[in-house]
Amino acid sequence: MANTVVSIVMGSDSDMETMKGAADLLKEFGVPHEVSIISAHRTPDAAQRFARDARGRGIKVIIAGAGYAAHLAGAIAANTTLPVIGVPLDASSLSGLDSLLSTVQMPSGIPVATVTIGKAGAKNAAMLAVEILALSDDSLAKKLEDYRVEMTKKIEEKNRKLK
Ligand code: RP5
Repeated sequence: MANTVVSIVMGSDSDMETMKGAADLLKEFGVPHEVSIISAHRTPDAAQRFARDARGRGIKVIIAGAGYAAHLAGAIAANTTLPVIGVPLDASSLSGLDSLLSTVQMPSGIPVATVTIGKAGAKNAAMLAVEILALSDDSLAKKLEDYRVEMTKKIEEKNRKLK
């Protein structure tokens, strides 16, 4: 895979520490990706442009993370038919519940695949993106299977150590 196929966007540089988990996972799987800061509220024109241009640039999956009233994933989904995965971030005093509801509660016809709040969500968003890409990429599908096997082994090892 040579061209950039996954785009990770986040509302602010303050989201980077959490969203880095998505980029790290994609790197581990060898999936070419890009990372940008785009805000549904602070740079609404850029968000619209980004979403409208994404398919034409060869992007296949978009991962959007945001905190507070997290409209980034939804605003992007409104302007593209690419799959959009939303990561609700724990950025406010509501511990991410605000972002979860803002991200997940999309009206019918404009889906956002919403994952867990925070770090686990960033990683799962990347896993889901890899799973989508693996539908048409056998070598990626094999890497996913190997990853699962490794994950199982690690837990079994932890259990053994505990006994
Ligand atoms: C959201 O507001 C961003 O996604 C971020 O999680 C939150 C806070 O942004 P900053 O005020 O730190 O830039 O739009």
